[in-house]
Amino acid sequence: MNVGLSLFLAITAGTLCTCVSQGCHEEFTRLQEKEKLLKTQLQKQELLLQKLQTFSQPGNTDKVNANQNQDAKFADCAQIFNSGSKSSGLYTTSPSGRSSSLKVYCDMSDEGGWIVVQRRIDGSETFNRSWTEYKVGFGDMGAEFWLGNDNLHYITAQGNYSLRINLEDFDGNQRYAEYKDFKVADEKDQYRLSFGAYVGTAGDALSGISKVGILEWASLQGIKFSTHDQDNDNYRGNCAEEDKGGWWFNKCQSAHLNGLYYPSGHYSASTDDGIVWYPWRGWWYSLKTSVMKLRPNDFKMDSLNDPNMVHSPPT
Ligand SMILES: [Ca+2]
Repeated sequence: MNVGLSLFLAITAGTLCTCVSQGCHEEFTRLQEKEKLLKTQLQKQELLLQKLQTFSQPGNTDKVNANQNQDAKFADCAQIFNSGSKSSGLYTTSPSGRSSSLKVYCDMSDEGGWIVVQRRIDGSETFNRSWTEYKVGFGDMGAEFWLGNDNLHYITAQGNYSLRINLEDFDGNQRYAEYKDFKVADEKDQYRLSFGAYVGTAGDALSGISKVGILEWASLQGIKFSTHDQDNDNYRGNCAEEDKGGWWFNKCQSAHLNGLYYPSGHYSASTDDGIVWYPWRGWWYSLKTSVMKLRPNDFKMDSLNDPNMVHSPPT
């Protein structure tokens, strides 16, 4: 039992001892109802805590959400969300063009329906990986991972998707950047990147327009993916090798979310090889958290499934 509930029961008992008037019975009934409500809320919280603890245990992150309808085929997390599954976790999707199903982490926050494609939270995974590793994906979907460039292509080829990037620094400040029409080409085209209009609070780093003079070498529009073992950038050297992670590099970047993880933000190095989002914290600050996720441009929460939607009674 938690402290709040114990205190409430003690107050209830105290009220009963001093209650002698006609209103005593009504007050007692009211407090009984409130106690019942608090117990129900406590049970729900304990259940949620158990679920979170189960999910955070090593070995359990491969467990696909048991509530998912296993017979239905879902193209993405938006369809899963609107089918009634509102909890963040692992689900099975079937993106068109992919020969087999794809296990993904669905993030049901930020109005829900997001496929998480990248997560950095603590530096537990190395992101300085080969072309082949970036192609198929790596890491632990319960912690840090890259979903894989082939999968990014399959998902974004089946419609118009928005990319949302959530960032956090080591002072707890949070910013986001969102791009419409985010697309990744196939491997034959070196996973070439294209994206549409930006909205957000972190600054438009992908376009490289945050500072006069850097557009021509920092814009990632139409840029191919590079890794240390496959240099497709526009720089005479090898950006992926210098900046220590696979990414879309021009000459080289004002955004690199697959860089080295520095545990305290500010860093110094021979190149800007941290987790960089230049318009927010500059090249010499490596962010604490980065999450990249995809959802259809035209995602609409099914109002029948929206717990925040107030339904008017029929007139
Ligand atoms: Ca080069």
